Amino acid sequence: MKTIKVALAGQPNVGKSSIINSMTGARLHVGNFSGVTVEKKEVFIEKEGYEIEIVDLPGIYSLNAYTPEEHVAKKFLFEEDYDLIVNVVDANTLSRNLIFTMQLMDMQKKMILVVNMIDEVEKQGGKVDKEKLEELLGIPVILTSAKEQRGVDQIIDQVIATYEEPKPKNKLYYDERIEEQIEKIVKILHKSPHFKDADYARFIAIRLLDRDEDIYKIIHDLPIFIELHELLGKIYRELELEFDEESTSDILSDERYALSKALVMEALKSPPKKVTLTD
Ligand code: GDP
Ligand code: K
Repeated sequence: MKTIKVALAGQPNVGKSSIINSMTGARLHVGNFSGVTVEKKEVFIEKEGYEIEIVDLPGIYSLNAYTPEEHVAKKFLFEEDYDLIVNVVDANTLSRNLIFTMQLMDMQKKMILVVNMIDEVEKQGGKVDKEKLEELLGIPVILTSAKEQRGVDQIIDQVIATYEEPKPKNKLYYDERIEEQIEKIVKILHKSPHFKDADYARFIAIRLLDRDEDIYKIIHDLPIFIELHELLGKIYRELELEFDEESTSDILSDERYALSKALVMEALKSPPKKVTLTD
């Protein structure tokens, strides 16, 4: 039997627990993440000759990880071996949720997007365009309502399909001026045996632009550090001046925010707005 290991990631309250609890044939195991008193829920499902092992990560708003729970989720996503990410988002707050989705997509891992709570969007006359989202993001999308038990078992079918398929091509690119700088960072990263893989190097370069202190600590001890540190200083100054922002982290946030807005404009059909007059 083949084992598929899945990291289940999403912001708090998007319905991850509800989804896990309504999966058919799931065996649930509750423990702790090693070394910390943060609850670790694991789900085991057998289907079509596969054993699927899903680790429910603590709710996390951003890879910049501020709380201890977020740090546990980040550590797992960065360090553990798993085959793919299932990212659950709340359809009601799609635009805000997709900002984190984009940070996850930067990891260049296989990924499935689950848009949960579609019952609430539909109740208000809205509609999420699954095909459009898939086309724009370049990853599979499943619409679910854990409350109404809709779509949940499709997640497992998609996990198996995505596991067997080759990884889709990256569709998430930033402003050209940022991409140019990412390339420069990647070139130096490639000089180190740790960052030979192109996808991984790109991810690390983006995290460095996002001012990720955990990543900075890792590169600190490498022989390429001095060269990288000098280049980063220069890039930070250049981009901050060019985009008139205080930090390259803010620049990336703005980029993701704008992209996410644009995605939602195309993929979420809201009910027609009533005309309201100001007093
Ligand atoms: P988690 O923090 O991601 O594990 O979220 P929970 O599973 O605890 O869900 C948060 C809240 O949303 C709970 O009150 C759930 O009952 C509710 N909820 C979860 N999924 C759905 C859904 O598909 N539709 C609706 N309307 N509510 C949901
Ligand atoms: K809710």
